Amino acid sequence: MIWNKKIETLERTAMQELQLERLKSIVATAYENVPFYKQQFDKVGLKPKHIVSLKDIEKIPFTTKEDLRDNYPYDLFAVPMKKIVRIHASSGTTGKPIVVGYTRKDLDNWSESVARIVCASGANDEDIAQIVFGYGLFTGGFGLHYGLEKVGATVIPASSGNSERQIMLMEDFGATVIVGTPSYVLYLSEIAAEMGKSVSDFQLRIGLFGGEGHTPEMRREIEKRWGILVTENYGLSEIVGPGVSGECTVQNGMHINEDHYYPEIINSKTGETLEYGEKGEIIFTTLTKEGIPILRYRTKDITYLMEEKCECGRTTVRMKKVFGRTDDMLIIRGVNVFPSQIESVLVGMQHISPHYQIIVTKHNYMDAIEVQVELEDATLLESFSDLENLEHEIRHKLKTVLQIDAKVRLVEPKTIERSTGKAKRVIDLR
Ligand code: DLL
Repeated sequence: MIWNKKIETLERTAMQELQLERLKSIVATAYENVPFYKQQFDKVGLKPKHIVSLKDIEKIPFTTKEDLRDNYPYDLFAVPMKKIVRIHASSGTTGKPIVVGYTRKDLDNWSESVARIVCASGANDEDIAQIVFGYGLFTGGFGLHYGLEKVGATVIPASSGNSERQIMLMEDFGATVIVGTPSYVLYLSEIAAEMGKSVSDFQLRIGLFGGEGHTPEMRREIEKRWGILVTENYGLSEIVGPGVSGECTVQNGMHINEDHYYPEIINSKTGETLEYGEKGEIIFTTLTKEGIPILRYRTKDITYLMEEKCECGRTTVRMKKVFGRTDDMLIIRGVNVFPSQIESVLVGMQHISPHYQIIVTKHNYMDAIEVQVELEDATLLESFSDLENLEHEIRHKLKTVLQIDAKVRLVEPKTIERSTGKAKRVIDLR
């Protein structure tokens, strides 16, 4: 089902007209009400009236995470606090968080955006959805919650953690949809197995995953373990939270709610705008946000845009998937390595579990990378030659994909830390 047929199947030119109208309006609002934007515009001699086509957006300076941090907590808000009805914050771990505020209208637009991606995933008002995202300042829990409710699904706001209880609820309440990070849902499958449960004990049919990426290999693994169809969705606190984009059941790219969040792809080094199909950093401009309008936000997420109409009938532009972040790319002895490349090699291989961690160190000015991989079965530890063979095999596969030598360390089952939210795969000790 398409939640908002009119918008999600709009002709491209009509969509662009709508976007331009909204862009002009938000630019004027930001310029008039947020001193930061006025300064940004004045610096380059730009006035809101200079925005007459969508292409003119390229004249607007970028907004970065540092800008949001410098204006902590409320200086980018475009309305008086009285109109703000909710606050959320980014999941950043270092320093002060990024704070975002929503007006009542913003909350309505947010749940509308999430309702669209919920329907795109194939879920509907007959589903029972267990949300295992954290509820709190993180946007994941509340964001999916209101979108699912809007669609009419029965929501189980389980929040994250307390994993055995999650399994009990899932089984007893007959959850049909599971909503969380892929790494936590993977971990839950392990808990279920430990509790002696199998796929047939549950009613699950759909997974709505986001907050972090997952490789196609990881998707197959989770689909197999839970017997579900996995769809992915994307978003970030600075723009709205979840609901920026989401996959349909065709599973080929995430449909962007581009009447609210306008996407562009840029070369992250030069800032130059790239074409459809070209990989680069995705940046977003909010077109309707009242509380905190954001112009040309540098997400650091790498992907490409797809303009073709999707088989599902939606005409909205899709983003393929996030291949990595400009700041999680590891440069090892000059070679670029993304953690997702390592995941593709490991997940699905025999004798090892899909849990891994990447440790980066520096010895005598030389970068070194160690991939810790968990054995599925401890009995392998009894045979030195089996272990050695497996280690060799993984090392060889990694070398083929990464072009560099990585040390492989096989560790005992269940020793790599599990996450109930976003997984921390890389420990960079340099
Ligand atoms: O993670 C919002 C969200 C929650 C989206 C739940 C979807 C589901 P932040 O905590 O601000 O917001 O983190 C945003 O997470 O810039 C990406 O790097 C990453 N991210 C989110 N979804 C995906 C995804 C939420 N599907 C940051 N694939 C973003 C890859 C993702 N990365």
